[in-house]
Amino acid sequence: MDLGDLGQKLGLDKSILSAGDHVVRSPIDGSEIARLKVDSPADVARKIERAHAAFIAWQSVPAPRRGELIRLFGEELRAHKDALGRLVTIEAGKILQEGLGEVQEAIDIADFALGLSRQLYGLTIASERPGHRMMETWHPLGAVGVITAFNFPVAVWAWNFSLAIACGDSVVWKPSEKTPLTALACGALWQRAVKRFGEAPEGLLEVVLGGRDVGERLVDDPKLRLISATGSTAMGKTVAPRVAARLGRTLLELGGNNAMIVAPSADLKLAERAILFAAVGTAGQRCTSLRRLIVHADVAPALLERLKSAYASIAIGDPLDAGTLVGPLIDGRAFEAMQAMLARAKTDRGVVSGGERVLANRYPNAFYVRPAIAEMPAPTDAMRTETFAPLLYAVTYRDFADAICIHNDVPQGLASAIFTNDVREAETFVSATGSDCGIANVNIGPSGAEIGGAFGGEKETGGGRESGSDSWRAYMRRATNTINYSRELPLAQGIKFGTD
Ligand code: UN1
Repeated sequence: MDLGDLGQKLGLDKSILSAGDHVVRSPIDGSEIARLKVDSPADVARKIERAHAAFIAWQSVPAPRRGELIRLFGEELRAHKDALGRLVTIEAGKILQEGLGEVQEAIDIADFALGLSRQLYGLTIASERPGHRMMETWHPLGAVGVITAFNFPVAVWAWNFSLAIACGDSVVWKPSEKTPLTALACGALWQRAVKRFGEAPEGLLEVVLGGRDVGERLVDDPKLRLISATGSTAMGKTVAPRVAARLGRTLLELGGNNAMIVAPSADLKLAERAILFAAVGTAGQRCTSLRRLIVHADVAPALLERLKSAYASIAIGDPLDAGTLVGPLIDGRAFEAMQAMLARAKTDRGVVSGGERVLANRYPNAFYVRPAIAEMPAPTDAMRTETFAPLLYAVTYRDFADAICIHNDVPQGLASAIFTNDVREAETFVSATGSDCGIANVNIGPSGAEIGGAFGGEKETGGGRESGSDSWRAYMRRATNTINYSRELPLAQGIKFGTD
C-alpha cells in the first residue's frame, strides 16, 4: 500500500514517516505504511506542560474569537476532505465513502463549535434575597486529554477537540496506535489554521503517540482536568477509577451492543437497508454497529431470507474501490475474536451463515470476512458481549414487552432502533420504559448519528455525552455567582446571625 502524495497534501513531512520504529500497517493489505517515533515519558510530560500553558493564555481569548480559529480549521478540513478521507481508508480500512463521511462529520462539528462560540449561555436565577441576583457563568476548564479508538480516527477526536477549543480549553490527544498517521495529518491541518489565525498560543493541540503507557500518563496527570476516552468497556474500567483517584473528570464513550426491534408492521424494505448499513457498514466496527436483531416471529422468515441473500452477494474488497461495501477488519486479532464468537454461537445451537474469511489469496496479510448472521433459538450469554466485527445475532419474539426486555438485557446501552408503523410501539420504545440506551431511533438504524445530538450511552457504555446539544458543558466549569446590589446583608434560609 502506497501513500502516494497523500502525506505531502496533508502537510506531513516525509521524515516523520520513517522517524522511529512504531510500525503502522494498512489493514487493506497488511503492508507497512510508516515507521513513527513514539513519545517518551519526558516528551509526554513536555507536551502536557505545553498544552497547560496554552490553556492559560487561551482561556482569556473571547469565545467568538476562539470560534474564528475553529472556522479556519473547518476550512482546512473542507479543502483536504478528499486526502484526509483517503488516509482514513488506508489506515483504518473503512470504505472511502465512510472515510469521507467521517471528515464531513469533523467539518460539521467545526461549524457547530463556531456557532456555539457565541452561545455558551448561563442561566439567570431568581434569588430568594431582596437586592440580589444569581447567575451561572461557564468558564474554560483546562487542558483536556482525549483518547480515541482506531475506528473513527478523525470524527470522535474532532467532536471533542472543536468543542474544547471553542470552550477555551487545550487538548492533548492520544490516538489509537493503529491510526497515528491520521492524527498527525489532523495536527498538520490544525497548524495551518493556527498559522492563518496568527495569534493562537502554541500547544492548543498536542498529539502524543504511543501505547497504553502513554495513555496512562494522560490518565494520571492532574493537569488534564478532563479525560475523554473512547474505546472498549475494559479500557473504560481501568481509566475511570484512575482518574477518579485524583478526583478528575471523565467523559466515557465505551462499548455498545446495539439492537433493533423489527415489528410486524415494519416496512421490511426499509428495515433491510437500515440493517445492512448498520450491521455490515464499517465492517461492523462502529460502536453504534447493529449487533442484535429482535424480529417478530411472523416477519422473521421473510426478513432473514432477504438479509441472507443480501449478505451472500455483498461486495467485499479493497475499501478504496468505489463498488466495495465491506472493507477489511482492522487486524488478525479482530478476525480471531469474530471466529471465536461464531464457534460459540454454533455451540449455543445457533445457525450461522457467512463469517468465513475471503480474499485470503489476494491479501494473505489482511483479514476480509463475509459478514455473518447467527440465528439463535433464544438470547444467549454470548450475545451480551460486544464483538467488534460484522456479526449479527438474530432472535425472534412474539410479545412486544418481551422484545423490550430482550433489548435491554445487556450490560451496554449506546444505540438502539425500532422499525414499526405502530405509533404505540414507537412511542413506547422512546419512552422511559422503552429502550434504555442513550440513542433510541424509530425507522432508522442505530448507527450513523448526526453531530447535532448528544452522542453517548448508559450503563457500561460509560454515561458520557459528546458532540451536539449541550455536551459542551463537559468541557467547561460552572460558577454560580450571587451578586448583592442592596445595602443589607440578608442571609439565605432566613438565618439571623448576630445583629447589625
Ligand atoms: C464510534 O463508533 O465510536 O453514529 C462513533 C455513528 C457515528 C459515530 C460513531 N456518527 O455511527
